[in-house]
Amino acid sequence: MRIDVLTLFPEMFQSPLGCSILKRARDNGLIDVVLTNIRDFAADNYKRVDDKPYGGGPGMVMMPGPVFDCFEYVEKLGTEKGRVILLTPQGQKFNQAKAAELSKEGRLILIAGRYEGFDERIRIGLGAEQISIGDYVLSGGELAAMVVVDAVVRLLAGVLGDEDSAKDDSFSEGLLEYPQYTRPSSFRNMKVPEILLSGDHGKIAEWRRRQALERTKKCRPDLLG
Ligand code: 9D3
Repeated sequence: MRIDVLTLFPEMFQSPLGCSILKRARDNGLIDVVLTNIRDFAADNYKRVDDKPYGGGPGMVMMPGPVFDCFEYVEKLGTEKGRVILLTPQGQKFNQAKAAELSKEGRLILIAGRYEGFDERIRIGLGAEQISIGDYVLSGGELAAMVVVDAVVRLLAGVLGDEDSAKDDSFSEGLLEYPQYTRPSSFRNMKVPEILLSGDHGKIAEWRRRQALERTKKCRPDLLG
C-alpha cells in the first residue's frame, strides 16, 4: 500500500513511522509512506498557507492554492488514484470497520490540516472524504492521520506476526479483551485466576469468553447493541 500524507508538520510523523510495527512494515516494503510538506507549495515569499475567513470570525483557514498544488504534485508520484481523505473534526467517526475498509485500498492520500479548517473548495475539488478520530479537539489533523495509518497498516497481510494476529482483535469480535495475566502467578498477594493455570484449554476459552462479555457489559455496553 502506498500512503501519501500532506501536512505542514512532516516531522511529527517521524517517530511513529520509525518504531515498531510501522517501521517493520516500511522496512519490509509492505507500505510506502511519503510525507509532503504543504508549505513547499506556498505561492508567495512569506510561504503563506492560511488566510482570514471570508465573512469574518476567529482563526485562519487553509488556503486552497497550496493544498491543490501539493495534491496535484503528490498524485503524480503514484500510479493509482487512491482514496483521498481529509482529517477534519466534522468527518465520519473513524472506527475498526473503517480501518478494515481502508486496508483494502492500494493507495491512501491523507491530508492533515492546521488552523480552523480547510477552505471548503479543497474538499469539493479533491473529491475528498472526511474522517474524524473522535469527539475531542486536537491542534491539527496530524495525530489523527497517524491514528488512521497505524490502525490501517496493522491490518495489512504480512504486517503482524502470527503471535499477534489481527483477527484476534477484540474489536473485530465486537467485544472487549478478556483479562490478561503473565508471570508471576502471585504478585503482591494478587493471584492469577486458578483456571488459567489449569491447562484445560476448553475451560480457559469458556472463561475468557465469559469475562470478555462481562467486561463489555460493564465498561462498554454500547458495543453490545
Ligand atoms: C471552533 C471550532 N473548532 C472545531 C471543533 C475548530 C477546530 C478545532 C480543531 C478546527 C480544527 C481543529 C484541529 N483538529 C483537526 O484537525 C482534527 C480532529 C480533531 O480535532 N478531533 C478529532 N479528529 C480530528 S481529525 C482532524
